[in-house]
Amino acid sequence: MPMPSSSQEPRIKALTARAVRVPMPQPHRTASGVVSESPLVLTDITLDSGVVGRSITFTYTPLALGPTTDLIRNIEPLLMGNAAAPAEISRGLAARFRLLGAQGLIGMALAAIDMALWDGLAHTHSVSLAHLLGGLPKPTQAYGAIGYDGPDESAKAAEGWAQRGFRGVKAKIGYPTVAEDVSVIRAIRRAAGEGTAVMVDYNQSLTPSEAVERLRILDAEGLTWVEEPSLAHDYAGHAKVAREARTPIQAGENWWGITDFAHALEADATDFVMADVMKVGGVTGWLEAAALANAHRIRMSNHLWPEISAQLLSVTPTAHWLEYADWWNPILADPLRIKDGMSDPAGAIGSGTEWNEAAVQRFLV
Ligand code: SMN
Ligand code: MG
Repeated sequence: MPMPSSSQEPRIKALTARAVRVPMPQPHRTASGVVSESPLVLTDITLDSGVVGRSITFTYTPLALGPTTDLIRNIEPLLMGNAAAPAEISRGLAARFRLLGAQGLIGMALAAIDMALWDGLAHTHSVSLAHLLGGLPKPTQAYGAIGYDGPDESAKAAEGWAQRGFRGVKAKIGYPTVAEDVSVIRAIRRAAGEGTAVMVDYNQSLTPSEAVERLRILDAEGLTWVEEPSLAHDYAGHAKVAREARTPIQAGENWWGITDFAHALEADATDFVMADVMKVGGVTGWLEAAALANAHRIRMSNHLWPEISAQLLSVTPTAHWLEYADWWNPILADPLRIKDGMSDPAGAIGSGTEWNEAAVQRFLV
């Protein structure tokens, strides 16, 4: 895939993709399924300067881990010798896969390469990703995740996040009755204290009508947002819920690239957006989505990937909250720090993605 280039840019010399299965302290339950481990593809792209760019790809289930790893490896020959120009390469790869489409595992593989190349470019200039993008790393208020674990365990988790100084918590709900949802919300609020923001996440488990009904009750709970009440790509359904509810709706983690974001915002599907840096199309896709969110004056948060997301939220005009998860910390040499409830991305070079090689070796598939 010959790309326009000039002599001085660093060129892509090699790519490795390693599959690991990182155990989780405890399964993370949602109304739409359980995440019991983190199957990850760790991609390293080496430039002819010797600089290495890295990225993490999360495949949600081990069933997708091998195929995604193979896909990333299969793309290597298309990259060799090209200038390390991530936006250019992502556009070229998207065109190459136009007939198949850049959603699903292909989208994940392209994002893995995009994130690793942007990381490599930042390392080439020994700057943070935020600085490479024209900004400076800055703190974003952070929230911790609480699983679909019932009132007692949810309250315990909320107390833990509050004790660690987090300013918000997000609980997975969608229990059989809205009364159970409310019971969990109130148990969390009692445990975390009135000063802590509380978000909830239905993980696409309701129909729009069910969501409208439940929100008639939840609107009295002072929630910061209600996330993915209905199917992620049912923009009309989300728009109906957003129109009827007083509580802000949050969505976006399952939208693939700028087109999904554009269609969703054209449909007024949500009040806030959150981008999953993998599904949105890596750093290149994130920047497009951030510009669109800014044009619509909509607050934008992240989904997982705290290290690279902390860098990207630093240059996101409508940055809102940072979702923090420590699931992948075991394979990271320098996980994102949280200070006084805020992300602390300063000091990182690139996206802050450096391996703890001993742990990687332990979890290799
Ligand atoms: C979520 C989804 C998938 C895995 C973990 C967590 C959840 C979130 O929707 O918003 O974090
Ligand atoms: Mg979610």
